[in-house]
Amino acid sequence: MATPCDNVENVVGTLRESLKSLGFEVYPFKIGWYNAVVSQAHHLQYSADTLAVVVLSTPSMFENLFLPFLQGCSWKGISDPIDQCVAHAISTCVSEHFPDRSVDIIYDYEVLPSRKPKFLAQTAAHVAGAARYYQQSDIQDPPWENKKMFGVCIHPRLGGWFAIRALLVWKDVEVGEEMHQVAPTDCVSSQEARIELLERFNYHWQDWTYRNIIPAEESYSPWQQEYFITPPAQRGALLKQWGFLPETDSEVQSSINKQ
Ligand code: B12
Repeated sequence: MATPCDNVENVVGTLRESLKSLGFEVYPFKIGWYNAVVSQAHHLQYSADTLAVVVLSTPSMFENLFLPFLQGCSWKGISDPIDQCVAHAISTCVSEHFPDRSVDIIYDYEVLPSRKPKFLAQTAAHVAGAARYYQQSDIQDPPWENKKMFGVCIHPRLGGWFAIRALLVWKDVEVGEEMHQVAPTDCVSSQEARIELLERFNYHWQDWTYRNIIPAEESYSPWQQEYFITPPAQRGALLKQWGFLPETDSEVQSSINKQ
């Protein structure tokens, strides 16, 4: 029988190995670390020692996974193609490599009936040591009076050029003392730089300069930038212009009927 430690190494190693070439990074943490910092209303309803893994997409996800996914013509024109693609890749990875494990997969865009997000992606990335979450509370004497400033995560190698895509909860894996919490790298350490970061993220997020608050090893390619700058409602048209045509509902239906 596997020890809990074998389980963690096995889960994280296998996930990392299979998702890396697609442009994802994975970071494990314990549910208790997350629940210790969020308010009761945002608690994840699992025991404190349950293993969770947060999945980030890096710049290469667009070229390594998304464009081939569109070429494979497996996307349907109904919902967001990036979300469809990420969900397809992660769920396939879990079902192929862990067919007998009980895993909840929660995506960044999923909400509860209360409209609250199912998990707070930035807090998860921080407690897992992936990317430090800079919040208003990290500034002494914030200069914004009573204004609520949204916080932002910065990754030590990617700056702001990444997204937090999913949380995987391994319901049958409990981890004990052997797993140690690692603090995320504090790459925006001065008060001035943190103020600049929060101002860029809150007031000028459309120019993306917050992503370059520190020098990044990789950033989004011109194609990827054009895709994300395009408003979501017009991205389908952009993909058609690039030559990627979605399956229509009737095509999906007729392919189902042919099987
Ligand atoms: C709702 C939402 C929005 C809303 C509201 C933003 C907000 N932060 O509330 C709107 C539409 C405005 C928005 C806009 C944007 N968003 Co948005 N958004 C979200 C979403 C879906 C949920 C955020 C949320 O509701 N938080 C709830 C509040 C209450 O959480 P909180 O402020 O962090 O409070 C908690 C922490 O403080 C924690 N806590 C307390 N003490 C401590 C101590 C420590 C140490 C820690 C770690 C935590 C902690 O407890 C609190 C809760 O009890 C997330 C994805 C997700 N599932 O999390 C993306 C997300 C935050 N958005 C993101 C982005 C990039 C954007 C945009 C730039 C647009 C875009 N997608 O390109 C803009 C920029 C913001 C702006 N200037 O408008 C990214 C941020 C990535 C990053 N590097 O941090 C996320 C993570 C999406 C993703 N998939 O990567 N967004």
